[in-house]
Amino acid sequence: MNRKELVRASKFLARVLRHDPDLGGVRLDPQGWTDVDSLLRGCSRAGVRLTRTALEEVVATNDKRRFVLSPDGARIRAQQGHSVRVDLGLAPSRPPRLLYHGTTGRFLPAITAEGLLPMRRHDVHLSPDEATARRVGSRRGAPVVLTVDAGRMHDDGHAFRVTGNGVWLVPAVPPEYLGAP
Ligand code: HQG
Repeated sequence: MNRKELVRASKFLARVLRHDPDLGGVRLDPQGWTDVDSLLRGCSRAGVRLTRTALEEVVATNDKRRFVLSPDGARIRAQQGHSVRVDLGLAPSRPPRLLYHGTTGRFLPAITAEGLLPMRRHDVHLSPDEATARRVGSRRGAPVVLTVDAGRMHDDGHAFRVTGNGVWLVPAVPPEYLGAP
């Protein structure tokens, strides 16, 4: 597949595996997994032709490793970013002292007042470094990076989880833990 086809397939898979399994004619199990063969058939019915080899290429080449196959290759799931309810089975773990969140200026008044909220997703997404957060923020306009005092939040009892591709998840970040880099 060329790059354009890979991106198109990746966007479609993200939509199906995070937000709209019906669109791909599949059901997700409680941990977010679905059967690869059913998914390939469902994609084809939805007009997105994908072979098993092509799917493996999408998983392997995806810039943010958004998807993961089970060790036997029979099942696939998105690593994070769901709006449908799934339990990713990630154990709470101690975050680094500082994490970063990329956003854009127009959201700052609300974020300053109420902290970071998960909005349409299950969790607030935090990046391990400032450069990654800047890229995340630039999806929505001129990026603004906030620091999250993750070590102190953790010590205060907030549970953090880290996905297989290094994104930190937390249900919310109260304003008192936010700062500027
Ligand atoms: C903002 C992409 C108003 C928040 C990225 C963000 C990431 C608030 C937006 C991943 C707010 C939600 C997640 C509040 C937060 N008031 N706005 N209280 N609290 N916000 O897309 O972090 O390509 O759900 O700052 O690279 O931007 O999909 O979250 O701007 O890793 O794999 O509300 O999605 O990855 O937007 O991005 P999102 P996000 P993928």
